[in-house]
Amino acid sequence: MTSESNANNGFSSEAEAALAKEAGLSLSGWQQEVSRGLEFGLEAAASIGDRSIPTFSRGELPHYAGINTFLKAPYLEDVRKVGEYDVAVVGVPHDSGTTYRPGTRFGPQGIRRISALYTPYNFEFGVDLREQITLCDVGDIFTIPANNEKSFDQISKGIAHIFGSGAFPIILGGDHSIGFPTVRGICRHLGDKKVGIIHFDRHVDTQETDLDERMHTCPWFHATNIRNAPAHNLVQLGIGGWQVPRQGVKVCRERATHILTVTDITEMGLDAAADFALEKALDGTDCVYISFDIDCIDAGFVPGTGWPEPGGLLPREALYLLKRIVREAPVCGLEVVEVSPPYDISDITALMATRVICDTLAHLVVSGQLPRREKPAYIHPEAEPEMAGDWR
Ligand SMILES: [Mn+2]
Repeated sequence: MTSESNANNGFSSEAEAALAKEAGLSLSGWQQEVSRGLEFGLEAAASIGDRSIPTFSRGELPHYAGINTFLKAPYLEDVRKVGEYDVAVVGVPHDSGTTYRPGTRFGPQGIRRISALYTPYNFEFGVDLREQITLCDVGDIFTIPANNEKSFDQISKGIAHIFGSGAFPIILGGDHSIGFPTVRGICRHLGDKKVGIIHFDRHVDTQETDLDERMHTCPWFHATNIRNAPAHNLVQLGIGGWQVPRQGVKVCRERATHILTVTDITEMGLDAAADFALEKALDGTDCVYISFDIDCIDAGFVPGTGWPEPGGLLPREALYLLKRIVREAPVCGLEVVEVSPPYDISDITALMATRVICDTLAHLVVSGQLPRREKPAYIHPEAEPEMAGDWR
């Protein structure tokens, strides 16, 4: 178990440690970006004093300019080359699984747009993603509106491709129905290995069907039917309130998933909650998949979501749990779901999603999981054959 005082490595405060860490970071990624900008974007007009500025914006600056990939990462048009990168961001613009407010098909766009606000550097973590990892944006999965099952097949195929390549998948939802096909895609490349799922949410999402289909209330019923993703390694953090369907609660009880409410988490303490999540998700498994529903955070911070529920985690609580988990578990992928930009205000919900993703990447760097020096041992080189009609 880490504590904040140990994490400061002898410095008197996190801030003092952060100041020292920054001095150890390289600038070569930035310098390459400047050179590339001047070459491809032409040197600036004569009146511009800062000669690192090109005529055409290429790269991070200015933050309001440019073509909007995630963190302005290069757009990888040829997805056959995804394995050349440490991390691949992929959008899943799908909201046919929503049962109340739609709009998450615009989630990937919304997250990408506000991600342009961020620099690749984090002060407290002492990480500069531009210097330490290679990141690409492969664009979006071609989902089929009004057909969950066809969309699921597309999503599983796409995620299996990325995961099997060795690139770490960052998945921008989309509603939570995508949790089943994303996990199914990962499981296709696990061979006989197993994955634990850590699920941040206000809702259990464990019923078999909702409105007669596999909606965003259903991913874990189906994901935990896959032999590589046992239900006893499903940890559900932040559950509670007035939107938890009783048929889903019955499934949680029958399958013995591990639930902590917001009160459980705050009363036992964040470190004890993280210890619990790590212990249950890693019990007999080889890696952990993180499914982060943005609505696990109190509705006041995330208005742009499908089923807002007051009483959720504070952002700093969720981010602290995430930090402990990502630093201490072998993480095989992250999805951030249920961001619905049409209901958002000042991009605040999409910004929270961006924060979850960037923090995860930083913790993967700090824990040595990124950059990828070799493919993690849990990735099986051969994909399981696609199973058509594995439900109904
Ligand atoms: Mn939810």
